Amino acid sequence: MLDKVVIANRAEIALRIERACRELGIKTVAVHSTADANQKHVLLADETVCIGPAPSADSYLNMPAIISAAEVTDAVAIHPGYGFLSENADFAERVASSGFTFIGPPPEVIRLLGDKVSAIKVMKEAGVPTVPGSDGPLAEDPDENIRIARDIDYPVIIKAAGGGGGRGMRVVHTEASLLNAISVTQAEAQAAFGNDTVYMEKFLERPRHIEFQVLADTFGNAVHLYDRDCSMQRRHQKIIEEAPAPGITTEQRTEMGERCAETCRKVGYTSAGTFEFLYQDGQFYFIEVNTRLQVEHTVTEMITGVDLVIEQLRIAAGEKLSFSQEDLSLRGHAIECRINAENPKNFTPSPGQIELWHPPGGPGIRVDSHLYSGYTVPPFYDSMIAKVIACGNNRKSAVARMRTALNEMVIDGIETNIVLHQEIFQHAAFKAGGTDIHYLEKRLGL
Ligand code: MV4
Repeated sequence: MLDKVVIANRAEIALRIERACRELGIKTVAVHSTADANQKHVLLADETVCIGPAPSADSYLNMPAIISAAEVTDAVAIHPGYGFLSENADFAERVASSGFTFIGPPPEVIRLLGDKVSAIKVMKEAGVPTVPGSDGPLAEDPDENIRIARDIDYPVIIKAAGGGGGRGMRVVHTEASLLNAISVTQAEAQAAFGNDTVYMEKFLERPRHIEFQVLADTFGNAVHLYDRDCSMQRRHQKIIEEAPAPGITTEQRTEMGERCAETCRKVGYTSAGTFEFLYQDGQFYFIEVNTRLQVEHTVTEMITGVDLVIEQLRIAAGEKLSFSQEDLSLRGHAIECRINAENPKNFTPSPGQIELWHPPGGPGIRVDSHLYSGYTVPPFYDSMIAKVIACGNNRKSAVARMRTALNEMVIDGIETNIVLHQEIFQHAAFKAGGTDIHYLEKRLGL
């Protein structure tokens, strides 16, 4: 097993990774900014290294500082968590060339799948359905681009190959606005990602966001761990996720999941990963891959009994996957609520000191959080302060347990979105399951 791991992240996920390391007897190094010296995982880590001032650009995104921390502590591997450097192929490469193990896929696989044009090409070749669209990047040929859009039929969406998570895209409803939309998206993509490659897809008007979890080892073994529905979102920020996605047939689930695992084998994917799809009118359309552990990995853990972070650590240590697809089964239902330090009406961040923290509990409740009474939520980072996960034998039971958990939980001293969750759990459409990606924003009147 790995001897010592640097946890290159903060907050709940850093604590989550630290706990997995502890379970496996791995020593931990918490690297943190000056604003995060009092975080729970820092206080509990075997060793700590301050890597810079509060702004992420100077600390959690500071590659030399993180790699130096691994050097001075004699660590053997770096876990990037999610966000920050987790999908940065250059970082993965620098970690490896400095003699450490990057806990994630190889840099060239991050590069291949991180570029959405090449990811779509790979998936198409593997027989996975993709959104009707341009076959690859758009060329500098106005007539050709007009013809492609006519073929697809409006509305279409122009997306940047380097984008993702809602950045670098533009919906086009009429031919009159097509060429300008392409140039503007190209210019924005060049400025934001240093890559002006754009492509075109049919714009799906009422899709759900469904994703498949995979795990792959360094021996060419890959499995899928079913799907999650992440449609309950606002401005590309997921608020509630669940597994499995309501209303998907076993046949479809198995078919899509196996295609994802197959793609992993084909491209040499290792570690945990997620294949994102849009789902509309009974059809799946692949859109992009997340080459990292995700916030919502927890709901998959609850329905499969697999600890994804422990599996990542084992895979990074060179172990073979200890189970095959046939050993896996889907049991019950799990839902996650992301608890944010924010005003529940206008969503402005609400940092500050936690006066009181009473996490919920009871059967089927899991709380992943770095909070403690007296902790101060700093204003510099993401506002997520806790994840409450409820599972049960079926969706109805998970929903009932979550409602109780939301009512039990107390966070005093700052504003949170707990009341928003309580409201959503009253909605008939949410109770029915299967709402689309626009449901929440419409319902909130945004
Ligand atoms: C789309 C789409 C409709 N049609 N592609 C947004 C983020 C990125 N992951 C892909 N996104 C979308 N791509 C086609 N062809 C609608 C979205 C989209 C969306 C997708 C998932 C979750 C939330 C979303 C919110 C708005 C738009």
